[in-house]
Amino acid sequence: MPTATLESSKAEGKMEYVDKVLEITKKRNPGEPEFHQAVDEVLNSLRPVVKKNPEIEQLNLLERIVEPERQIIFRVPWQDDKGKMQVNRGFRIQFNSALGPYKGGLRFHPSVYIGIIKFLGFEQIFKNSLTGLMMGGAKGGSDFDPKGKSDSEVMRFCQSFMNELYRHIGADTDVPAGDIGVGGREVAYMFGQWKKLTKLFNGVLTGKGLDFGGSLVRTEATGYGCVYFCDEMLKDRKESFKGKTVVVSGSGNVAIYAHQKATALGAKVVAMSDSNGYIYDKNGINLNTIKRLKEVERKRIKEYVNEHKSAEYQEGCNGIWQIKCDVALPSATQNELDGNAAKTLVKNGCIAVAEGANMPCTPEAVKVFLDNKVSFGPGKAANAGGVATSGLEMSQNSQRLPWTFEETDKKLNTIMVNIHKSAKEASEEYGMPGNLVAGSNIAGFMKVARAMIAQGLV
Ligand code: NDP
Ligand code: 2IT
Repeated sequence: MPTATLESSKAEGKMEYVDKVLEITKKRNPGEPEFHQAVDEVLNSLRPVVKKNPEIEQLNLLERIVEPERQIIFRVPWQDDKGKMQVNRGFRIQFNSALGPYKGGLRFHPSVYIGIIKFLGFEQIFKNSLTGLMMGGAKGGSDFDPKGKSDSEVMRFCQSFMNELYRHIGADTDVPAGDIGVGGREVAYMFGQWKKLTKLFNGVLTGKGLDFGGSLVRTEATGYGCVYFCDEMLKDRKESFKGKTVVVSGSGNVAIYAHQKATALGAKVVAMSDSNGYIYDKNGINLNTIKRLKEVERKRIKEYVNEHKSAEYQEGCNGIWQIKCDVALPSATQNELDGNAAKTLVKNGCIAVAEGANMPCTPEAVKVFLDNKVSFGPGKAANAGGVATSGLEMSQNSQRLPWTFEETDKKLNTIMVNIHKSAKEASEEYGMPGNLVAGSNIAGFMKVARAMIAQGLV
């Protein structure tokens, strides 16, 4: 709502329900700008829904949905290779269980604090709802920095993290997975410790190794899913990935497999980044080199230019958005693409942006894309392929039967096509055709709201 309208309704002594809840949320969760940003976006999209469905206000549904069901904060003590005692902080926020067991990743990054976990957990509720699978929303993690740590240090940290977390999770209660800084290595260490503490071999974590209950396609799922979603947006414009120039930020799990699928569909990925800088290769970035540098050797992206003479490296990651492209897939971290970067992309002829990361585009950037008719896929829809395939891993674990790569990939593709369809239909139903931000928020919310209403005051 424009500030002027808000001020005038305040002056009249009445405030719109959405504004009231936004104000309460900000007061109740001070110093958490990322959480405020995520709630602002979702609740602002819901204004027409709240108007059409008065029971949302009557039942105080928005106040309830912005308050996590449970927040767990714990000490994670561990010993480094020199024998020194270290301590980090662990988090698990079990945000909403209306649709199923809590589900969502764990992030290990020095920037992690409660506000980051809360924003991610809040987004996860609606993302999981959009997948159509039975999953509630959660997120967790730690301010531990895996960079520069030995495998043994990472193992000891993961074991200590699980020594507390195991009390709060379970295959039918809460199922964590990876996120930034948590990949196959970390999930495996945590799973080993879970098994030792509980005697249970079950689907309590997803993203497990293929030899011990992991699902084919889970590794590729977020990146592939993001490209499948973007492909649907391109089809609506009578376009495809064929012959397109693509920029993918990040060079982690999501970025690598977004590159792989975009390339398979005929695009050329010319730039990628890490938290230090970005590389540009006009011939297209060689994914085998990136995979070796990042997945095996855990090195910095600037090493790429030593092996590929056609490539250039620039310090600082923001400059990546100045590279001319048709499609941008921001796949590193929150708020990595601002309003100015969005204007540059538009000026350079970019026609589609799909968020591989969670909330990588600032609100100003999103507005620039929507105002300029750039097809824009918000993270909770475009990157839902990761958690969707986690849901498929849970199904396989329950069945004790693995599915083939082709079968799982096909299911992932169908889920992404359906998410696009639901978001598009909701945007049309509420008079905002083409606005997939509003469409995803509305479609994701409606299912959770119906379940919460049906389940009573819990
Ligand atoms: P990874 O840890 O595998 O990779 C993260 C990448 O982003 C790295 O290249 C990293 O660079 C870069 N990065 C991380 N933090 C920053 C920062 N503060 N500034 C600049 N660059 C940064 O994580 P994922 O690929 O799994 O996750 C990427 C994004 O996708 C996150 O937003 C995550 O929440 C989201 N996501 C992940 C899913 C998954 O299944 N893994 C599912 C859905 C969304 P460096 O190596 O230098 O740190
Ligand atoms: O943000 C996300 O959706 C993830 N990190 C994946 C969560 C999961 O449970 O697979």
